Amino acid sequence: MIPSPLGRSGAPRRVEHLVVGAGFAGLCAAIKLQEDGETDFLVIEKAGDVGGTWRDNTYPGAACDVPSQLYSFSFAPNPDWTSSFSAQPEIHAYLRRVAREAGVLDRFLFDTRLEDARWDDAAHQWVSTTSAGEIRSRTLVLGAGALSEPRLPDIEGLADFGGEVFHSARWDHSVDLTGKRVAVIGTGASAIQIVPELQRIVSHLDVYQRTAPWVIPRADRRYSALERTALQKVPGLQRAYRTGIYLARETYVPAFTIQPKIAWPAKQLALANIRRGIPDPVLRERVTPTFELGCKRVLISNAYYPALAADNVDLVTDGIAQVTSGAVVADDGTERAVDVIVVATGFFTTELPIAEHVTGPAGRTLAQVWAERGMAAYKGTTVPGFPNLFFLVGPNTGLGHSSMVFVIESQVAYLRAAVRAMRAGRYAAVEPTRTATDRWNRRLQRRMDHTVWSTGGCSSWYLDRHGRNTTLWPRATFTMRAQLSRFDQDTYTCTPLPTPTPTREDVTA
Ligand code: N01
Repeated sequence: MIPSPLGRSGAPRRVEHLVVGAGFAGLCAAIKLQEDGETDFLVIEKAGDVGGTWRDNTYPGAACDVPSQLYSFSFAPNPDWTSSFSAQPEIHAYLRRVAREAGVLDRFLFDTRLEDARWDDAAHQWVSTTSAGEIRSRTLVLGAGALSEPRLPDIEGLADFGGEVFHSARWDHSVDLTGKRVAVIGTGASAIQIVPELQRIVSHLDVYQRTAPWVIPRADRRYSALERTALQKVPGLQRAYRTGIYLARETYVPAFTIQPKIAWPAKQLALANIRRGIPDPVLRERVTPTFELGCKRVLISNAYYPALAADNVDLVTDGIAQVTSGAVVADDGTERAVDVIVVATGFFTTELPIAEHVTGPAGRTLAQVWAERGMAAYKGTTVPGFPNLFFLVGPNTGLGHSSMVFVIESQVAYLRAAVRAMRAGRYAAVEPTRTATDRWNRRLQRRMDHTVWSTGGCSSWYLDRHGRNTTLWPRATFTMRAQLSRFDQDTYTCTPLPTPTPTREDVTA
């Protein structure tokens, strides 16, 4: 039975740690806090299940583009992955199983939304207003995800379209697309997985491409029963396999962060992928990217280009002028009638919606603090002016090449170290100094100047409206792990717990 956040009397619930979000991040925080004996926590989740992005993205073809042996918790290896790049249902099932087996679900409050969190400076507590009542907590751990709030395009008439319209991350499974005329807007990671699936079933598909992405082949394969048995039974084999994938992925980092020319072999693979998938030279030309590989996320697919080349698919590269009640009108005036529009236009990444709901002691929200210079945190995790606030997948922790689960585990290690330091030092609150935070971000942004994300000649969701990359980590991931491996208390302002007022007995003793 899941406890109510409100006491029986209806009084606000008080816990040590409040975790927001039940995806990989929130789940990892819950499991590791529990492991440390920090059992006085709650996880609130706006939806009815664990899984985060892997619960929400149920579009046809949804799968991970990082091999599952690496895209899983180090402490919960799964020898049963059926293929190298798992599909969404399998990843979601994995997360549900891990949550169940860890025995943490009794502290998860589902269908509970964070409406507002304010720091109470006198009590040294976060006071969170949730849809299930008020929760007071010593720490507030935000694991709400960086790719969770769908961004809809600002296209005239889209809201008045007479057919069905839905975002890739909010797939409407009640709509049968078989034999329909469908438009897909966008050609990012989601769209290139959706397009081949739809091409097989719809009568006609228009794919609206604003920028052609780099798409390399997908080296996917199913694991044999023998392999799975070996992964299960041979001691150390799965760990060695995982380490091999991890190290191989880290070799991509110099091409992104130092010299894009190193990516030449990958570029050749991508160009060969186009030639293999598309016979028509004109179409080949139209899907060939004009920026450096890596500037936007590198996509992987064997099926995308053949789908674009199919007879029932048109690639539209003129912009969208407007949507009428039954058609999409391109900038050149061509009107294409459709029954359904799938919007695969990504997420709010550089202006995290949750930042609007978190208010520090100075009475300003995180969103207000970040409005002028963009998102910034200390080590992607803590923020000056916001005591005891811990981000998971915070500013500049994203990766273009490897597993976000690695990042999450690194940040959770930092959270645990901070909590241990607070207990040992009897601190009521810890907050990074502004000087340390500014120094951290100055160094990070200096490195960013030389990355392909800045020099590669594209615009991407990695950059904010000032053109500043506030989303990605510009170094090897083991460097991040090292940075987060201990709580560097000397760069924090630590406020001691108030000393208890002596009682009459204490005084007379
Ligand atoms: O979103 P995106 P996504 N009119 O932002 C276009 C992760 N992910 O959902 O490139 C017309 O990448 C936009 O065009 P342009 C992964 O980290 C992982 O696909 O900006 N078009 C672009 O083509 C990924 O990077 C997996 O010119 C418009 C597309 O929409 C992140 O999620 C799977 C437009 C948006 O692409 C986001 O991926 C899925 C407009 N007004 C997602 N606005 C895997 O692991 C935007 N676009 C496999």
